Amino acid sequence: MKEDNKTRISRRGLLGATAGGAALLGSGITTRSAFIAAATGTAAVAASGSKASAQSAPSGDYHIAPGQLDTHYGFWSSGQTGEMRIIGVPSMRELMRVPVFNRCSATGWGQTNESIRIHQRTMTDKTRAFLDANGKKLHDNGDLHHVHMSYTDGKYDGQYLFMQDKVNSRVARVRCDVMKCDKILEVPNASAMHGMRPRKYPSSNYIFVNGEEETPLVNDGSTMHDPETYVCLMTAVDTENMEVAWQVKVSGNLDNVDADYEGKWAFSTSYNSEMGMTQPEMTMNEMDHVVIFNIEAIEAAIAAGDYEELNGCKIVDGRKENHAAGLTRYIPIPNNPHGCNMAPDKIHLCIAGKLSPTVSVLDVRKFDAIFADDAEPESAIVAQPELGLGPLHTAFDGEGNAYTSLFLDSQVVKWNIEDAVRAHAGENVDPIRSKVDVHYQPGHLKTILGETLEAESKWLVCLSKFSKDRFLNVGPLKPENDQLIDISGDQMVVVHDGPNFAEPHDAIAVPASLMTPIIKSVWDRNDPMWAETREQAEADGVDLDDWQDFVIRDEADPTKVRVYMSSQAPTFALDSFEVNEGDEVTIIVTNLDDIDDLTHGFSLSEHGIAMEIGPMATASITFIAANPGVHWYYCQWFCHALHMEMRGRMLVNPRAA
Ligand code: K7E
Ligand code: CUA
Ligand code: CA
Repeated sequence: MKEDNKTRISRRGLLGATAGGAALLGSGITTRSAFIAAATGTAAVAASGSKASAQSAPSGDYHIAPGQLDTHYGFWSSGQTGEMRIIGVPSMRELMRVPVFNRCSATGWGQTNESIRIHQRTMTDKTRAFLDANGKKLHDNGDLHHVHMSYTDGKYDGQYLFMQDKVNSRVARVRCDVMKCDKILEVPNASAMHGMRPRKYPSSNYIFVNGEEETPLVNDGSTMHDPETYVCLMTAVDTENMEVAWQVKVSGNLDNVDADYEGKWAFSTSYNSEMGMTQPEMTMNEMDHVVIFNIEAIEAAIAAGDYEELNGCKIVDGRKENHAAGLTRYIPIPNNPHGCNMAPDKIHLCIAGKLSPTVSVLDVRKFDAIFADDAEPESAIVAQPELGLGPLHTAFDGEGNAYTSLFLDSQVVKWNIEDAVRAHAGENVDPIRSKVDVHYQPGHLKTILGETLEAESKWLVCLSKFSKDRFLNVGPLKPENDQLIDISGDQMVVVHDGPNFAEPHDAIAVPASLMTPIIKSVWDRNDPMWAETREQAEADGVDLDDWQDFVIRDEADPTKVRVYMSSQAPTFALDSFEVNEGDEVTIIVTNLDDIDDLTHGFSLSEHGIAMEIGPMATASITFIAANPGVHWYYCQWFCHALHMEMRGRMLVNPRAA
């Protein structure tokens, strides 16, 4: 730790101690710091790391030699970068980036017609205001926190990956066969899609996604000065059509969400049960809550027509005042809770206390009685172990253990769920198994298949938010640090640092054997990704599956030109084409190389144009030929010894004076 500057307190010193919690969280907020201080007799113990294990002597089997394959695929979120990433586990090598909510310079995602259609198909009128005159402008940023795979019977099925965009209130679906996004839905009526999880059983016919931000339901400015009119919605998205199935109004805001293993419940944490508009207001109460959603009851209410309809969405009222409807129940939880994680034992739901040093363990078998009003909501809490400062998220192995990230302590704590339940019942057992220092400020952490019935007990990945002094300094902006931890022994051992760009929140990992039969190397020529482009080609009399070198001027609108060219290493079918200044030009490139790893590109000088065309894929892009003169296009994906020569000219005739 640096001692060279009096004002520079070490990060563990600043954030690890009880008083530091207050410093981090803002000096004016006495309720929180007081709560932490009061609630944590364990604070000194946790911060001093008395249970932390040494981090030497790593086991060797995380090292993957050149040419060797990883045993697991990791699917990582990227936060404000807006993409999904594929990471090899255990090597932690980055294998691929899959653009989703972001604009990608390499692949043309967010710019090709195929990707724009995926965005525009589901855009609401509100978003259309952001389109430019050509209808092309998108939100080209996203804040992608959570990536989860589709389930069948509580196990991943390798079909889709789902993800959300907090900043622009969207959810998206990625096809696992080609690892490309095929649907994006902007969720109406709700703001800031944050927590997101698929239904686990019997199948992921829904994803549940939380609107974190409180807004008027009709957010047109008419009641914006009256927070009493604000509400948050939990949305169930129909994953087959990527449409809103239904929405539920709740009391308080919503943060993270999970679902059980019987398909009966969804659960969401709320840190702003106060419905405060300022940070002191949001942290006023020592108790917030978790909302339990009764899926069957909600579906019955929808079927009975007991909903209001707004912007094409069916909304039911699950607020506390509508208790009698039996759609939701509210279980009090300390204090500004965050993580919401269902254990693979099918019984225990772990709610991380964040400002409370506890994880509240709920027994989902008790929910029926609570919905029947035969039991108090608190009766579902069967354990509340004090684990350390700043518990954020919990992961699980296949042996009944839980692993909770401690943001303020910069540690992972391993604890046993059954022992925590026994301790809560009065037995003299310590559920904590061990702690390990991580570097630093961990958020999510994940075991292999830990959110499925097939949880493994070998690797834990801890996604640390800070990495100060772990890597060569790269300037004021530092990478995150995704640490690999061997959990196969009694002590957890950090075996690898994985620097990563902003900002993975969450990740999952699955055995390679699940994905190998599913992921393709070459596109099918009739892939739906370019179905609309194919329709246009057929209307133009062009066979996209054959050699193409056509320049077609639209009969109805002669300022529109479509340029069809196939590509085969190392040539484009057209070495030049001619258009007029001001024409709207659409370039359609089909890669006829039916060869693994032979991707071509199309980049056009001075027009901001680049796209990827994978083997046997078609991709297209539309732009205005703005400037007269010669503009070369070239293949930007290295494909052949004559890759540099794989180019041609667009000749733009000056507009007649
Ligand atoms: Cu904890 Cu958005 Cu899942 Cu970040 S959330 S860490
Ligand atoms: Cu084709 Cu490089
Ligand atoms: Ca609160």
